[in-house]
Amino acid sequence: MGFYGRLCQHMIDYCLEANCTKNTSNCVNRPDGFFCNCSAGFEGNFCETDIDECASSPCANGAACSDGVNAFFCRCTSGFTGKLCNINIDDCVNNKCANNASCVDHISSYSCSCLNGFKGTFCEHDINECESAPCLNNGTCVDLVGDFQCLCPGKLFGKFCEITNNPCVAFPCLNGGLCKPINDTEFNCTCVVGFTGDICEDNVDDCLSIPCPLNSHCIDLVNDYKCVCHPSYTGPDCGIGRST
Ligand SMILES: [Ca+2]
Ligand SMILES: [Ca+2]
Ligand SMILES: [Ca+2]
Repeated sequence: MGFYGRLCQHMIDYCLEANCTKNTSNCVNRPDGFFCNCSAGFEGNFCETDIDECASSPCANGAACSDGVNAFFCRCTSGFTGKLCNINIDDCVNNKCANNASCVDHISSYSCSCLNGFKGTFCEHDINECESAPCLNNGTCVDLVGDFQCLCPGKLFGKFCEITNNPCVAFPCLNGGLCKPINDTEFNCTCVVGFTGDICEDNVDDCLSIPCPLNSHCIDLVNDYKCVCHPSYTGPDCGIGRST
C-alpha cells in the first residue's frame, strides 16, 4: 500500500492533504501516511497542542509561572530574582548597620547583629552601662563601650569602688613590685623581672641553669649572673691556666 502506478513505482504523497497545524515545522511522508514534525514547544499528532512548560512548576519561592512557546516566565515574589526566582536578593547591600555590626540578609529585609555594648535596630545606640548605677561609695561612673569605669573618691579602690581600706597603701610589695588590691585585706603583687614570691621577696637564682664554664663559679645578680674564674684560671671561658 501507499504506492500506485502500473509498476507501483509511485509513492502516494499523503502530505499533500495532510492537516498538520501551523505549529508544524515539516510534514514527513511515509508509505502508510504522514507524520507532522512539530516545531519546538508543540506536540500532538497535528502539533495542535502548546506544551505547558509550567507543568513541572519550575518557578521557585511562590513565583507565578506564565507558559510561552517552548518557554516559561516566572514573576518573582518580592525579595527574589533570577529566571527561576531562586536567588534571594542581597538586601545587605547599602545596609545601615552601625558600629561594626554585621548585617543578616532576610527576604526583602535585613537585620543588624550588634557587637557587645550596642543596641537598636541598626545598633546605633551605645548602651549606657552606668544606667544600673554600679559604682559604690559615691564613685563616679563613666560609660564605656560594653563596659563602665568607676572613678573612686579618696583612697577607695576596685572595679566598683568597693575597696574602702586599700591594703596597697602600706606598699607591701618588695623590690619594685606593683600592688593591686583584691579586697580590704588581700592584694596581688606583680614583680619586676628577676624577682619572684608572694611579695616579690625572692631574687630569682639565675645561676640555677649552670650557665658558667668549667673552672669558674657563678654569682647571682638581678635577672643576670656573673661568672668568676677560679684563681688559677683566666680567659673569657676560664680556659687558660695561670702559670704559678
Ligand atoms: Ca508552552
Ligand atoms: Ca534578601
Ligand atoms: Ca556604653
